[in-house]
Amino acid sequence: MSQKEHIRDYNAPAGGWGALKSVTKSWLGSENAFRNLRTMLKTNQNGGFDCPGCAWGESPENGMVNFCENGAKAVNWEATGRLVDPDFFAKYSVSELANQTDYWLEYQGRLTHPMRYNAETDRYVETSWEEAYALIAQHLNNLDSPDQAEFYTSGRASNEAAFIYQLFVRAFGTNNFPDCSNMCHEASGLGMSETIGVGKGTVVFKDLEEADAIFVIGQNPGTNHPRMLDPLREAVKRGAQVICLNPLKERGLERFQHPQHPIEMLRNGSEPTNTAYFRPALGGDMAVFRGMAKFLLNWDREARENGEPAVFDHAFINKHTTGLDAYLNAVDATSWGHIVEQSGLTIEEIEVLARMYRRADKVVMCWAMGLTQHRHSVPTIQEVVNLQLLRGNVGKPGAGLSPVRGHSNVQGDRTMGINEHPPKALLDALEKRFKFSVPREHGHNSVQAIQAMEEQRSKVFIGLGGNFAQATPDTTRTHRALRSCELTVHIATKLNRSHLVTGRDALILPCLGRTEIDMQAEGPQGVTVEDTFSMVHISYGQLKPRSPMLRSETAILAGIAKATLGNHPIDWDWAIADYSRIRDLIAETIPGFDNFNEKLKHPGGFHLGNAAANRIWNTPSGKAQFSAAALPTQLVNEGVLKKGDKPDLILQTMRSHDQYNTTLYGLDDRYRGVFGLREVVFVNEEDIRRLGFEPGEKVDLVSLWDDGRERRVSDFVLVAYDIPAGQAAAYYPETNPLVPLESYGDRTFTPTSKFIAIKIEKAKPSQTILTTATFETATPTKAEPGTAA
Ligand SMILES: Nc1nc2c(c(=O)[nH]1)N[C@H]1C(S)=C(S)[C@@H](COP(=O)(O)OP(=O)(O)OC[C@H]3O[C@@H](n4cnc5c(=O)[nH]c(N)nc54)[C@H](O)[C@@H]3O)O[C@H]1N2
Ligand SMILES: Nc1nc2c(c(=O)[nH]1)N[C@H]1C(S)=C(S)[C@@H](COP(=O)(O)OP(=O)(O)OC[C@H]3O[C@@H](n4cnc5c(=O)[nH]c(N)nc54)[C@H](O)[C@@H]3O)O[C@H]1N2
Ligand SMILES: [Mo]
Repeated sequence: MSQKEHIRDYNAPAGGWGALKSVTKSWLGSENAFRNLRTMLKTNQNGGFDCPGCAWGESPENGMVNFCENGAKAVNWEATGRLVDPDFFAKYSVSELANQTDYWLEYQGRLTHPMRYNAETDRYVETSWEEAYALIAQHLNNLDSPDQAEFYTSGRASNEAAFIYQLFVRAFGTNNFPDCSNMCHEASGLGMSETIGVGKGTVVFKDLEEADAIFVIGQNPGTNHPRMLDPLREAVKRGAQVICLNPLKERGLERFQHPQHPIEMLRNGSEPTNTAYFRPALGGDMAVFRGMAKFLLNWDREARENGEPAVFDHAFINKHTTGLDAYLNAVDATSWGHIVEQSGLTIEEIEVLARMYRRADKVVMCWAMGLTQHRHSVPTIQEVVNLQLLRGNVGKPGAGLSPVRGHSNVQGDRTMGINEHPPKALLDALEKRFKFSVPREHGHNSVQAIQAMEEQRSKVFIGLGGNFAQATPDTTRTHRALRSCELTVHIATKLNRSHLVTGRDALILPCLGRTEIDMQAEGPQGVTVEDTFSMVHISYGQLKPRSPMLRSETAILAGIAKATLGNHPIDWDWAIADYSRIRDLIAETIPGFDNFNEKLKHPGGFHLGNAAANRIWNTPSGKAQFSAAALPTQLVNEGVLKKGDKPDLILQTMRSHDQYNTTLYGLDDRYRGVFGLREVVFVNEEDIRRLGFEPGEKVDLVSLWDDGRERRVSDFVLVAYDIPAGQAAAYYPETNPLVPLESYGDRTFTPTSKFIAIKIEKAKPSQTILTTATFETATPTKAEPGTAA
């Protein structure tokens, strides 16, 4: 390790001075410091733009400037002064670029011109928008079937862009909509819609302000939803409980001071947030919740025998739910031995959890990737629902279910119909309004899209944002699958590895970011997004576009649609001239959007409504449904390991503080004490020694899925860390080569990114078989970006 790369304890609170220093670094790094400061002050304000960071929502009363350290980084990253223009592409071949790190690639700046790959020279060369559209149309119209194309969406796309996209793709004839949601909250949507009839969270910001207890499960808000720390801290201040379930002691959840409250910062200390922290086994949450239910059931029975007030909300249960008996039988049938073994907690800890839960009249349960990226994520989330139903904690103020979404408009994209298994009502509405026969068969999700490309059943890949090559599992295979395509197209703001994993033909189409002014025939346009609380609001870019050649996502999609389908089923130019026309089409076809344009005039936007929050259950029985799944017999899927193979550790892959998914803002992970490098694996010191290694040693991580493929990443530094025995944690995307494509959640197809059985081996630096040169070093090889220090 060089001087710049080091690991040390981080003792300062989350937020505070460290946060300001980190933002300042990225300001200076963006070479646009003053402009960005102005932009930042407009983020999430009426008339300003929606933060391109996470999907967290604001209190509608909150008129203040409210941005966070990581939102500031996201804005800076987009508004950078550096440009990736035709000269840049003339300088580097695609193979040369592919040898750079992911960090270096995005750091080079904003894409400025439409570019087409020339396989003979191995270079991207400038093309015109019209030629690019024509090339796409030619490829699409030459396919034997529309189902041979994949249309990916990342969750930053606006509602308007997403609506136009799905209309075009369905008119073209397929439901192949792999999206980032497939790798993210798929299990939340599925688990909730089956039980409460709606796949979205039932709470709004105000509920957090009224809750007696807030559970934060499998989520690291200090890094990934920093603005969530405000209501958590307020909750603690007014005496509510904040209860965390997370195997790692995440800094932001332990203590917090807010960088926008200078006086508190000057005191240089902050009250402990009064959180109770439990550290389950990876994938052990369902067992934890089952154990809590077992305590509640015993207490409810005792109360009945003693004539005391009930523990369950029987009035709610009788009126609103079905399936209680089967569920309680399942609870009785689950043994304590099984619960304790699988949960990783002691029975006493589970009892404390159950008592805290029972003590609160109004409970909000929040969760993120720690719950959704497992094989049994659907039953796990349904166990959260079960618990909440037992105490009537759904559909009353201050209580509810809150899957905290990731990308700023990932929820809105689904609402708009970016969905490979669309609801019938949506398809009927589209058919009625646009008069074409809408494809009815389910399309491909992200895993199925990779499989289809791998088997060359799919030949065209179009990506609306995102970084498909890096965000998806089984990197080597996924790259090969993409390379076998006839055409790959990426609509993007910044250069990333997906653009370098080219099909025979390949295009990069540079688009406006959310911070930029979107000028169309009828004037500047705003776009709408939906946050994690189902609030919809409009966002207006403030900055002059980084290049005059840039087009909006909506305009690019309309251009592709027109070239491919002509004016079918709508006049695309007419639609994009004024986005309020697109919003009228949305109002006509998507529930909750009537008077869309009118409603947007309300400062702060409007709430889409949530039936379950009003105790209307859109399930087949018309009631909320208890689910009676058994705990998995075992968490390690032994059926897929080589006979006799036992994992050394179970690995979870997660985000550092300096990244936004595959976008790396820097190489530090301040709260975890890692500086200047990313190829680290956090392991308990006793485990390190038990396995015959020393802290600081470099090792290879090998995944144990037995399908004849070797999955290995090399040269990871073993970091002795406060992490439960038997577990390991490392950063994504560097560890995605370890996640087998077939290792996904039951029914969700979400890669099991939080549960990978691995072995640790002595580093074999010469044999970087599957990791390829791109993962060899975390240190940028050419430029020295200002954000790393
Ligand atoms: N700055 C920033 N903001 C972001 C993102 C980003 O990359 N950077 N990404 C955005 C996106 S798309 C998303 S989906 C969200 C992601 O937000 P998070 O879900 O917070 O992201 P992860 O880093 O995957 O963290 C998962 C957390 O779950 C814990 N965990 C892992 N396995 C388990 C388990 O089995 N049980 C329990 N109880 N806990 C577990 C980990 O220790 C970690 O704290 O953030 C969004 N916001
Ligand atoms: N191992 C492992 N894998 C994971 C996860 C994990 O926890 N572990 N998390 C999963 C999750 S939760 C998610 S959501 C996915 C994320 O998967 P994606 O959404 O595909 O990936 P991102 O890294 O968010 O995409 C970054 C790229 O988006 C482009 N971009 C940024 N802003 C814009 C814009 O405004 N418009 C357009 N058109 N492009 C833009 C830039 O070119 C940038 O390089 O990854 C998943 N993969
Ligand atoms: Mo996500």
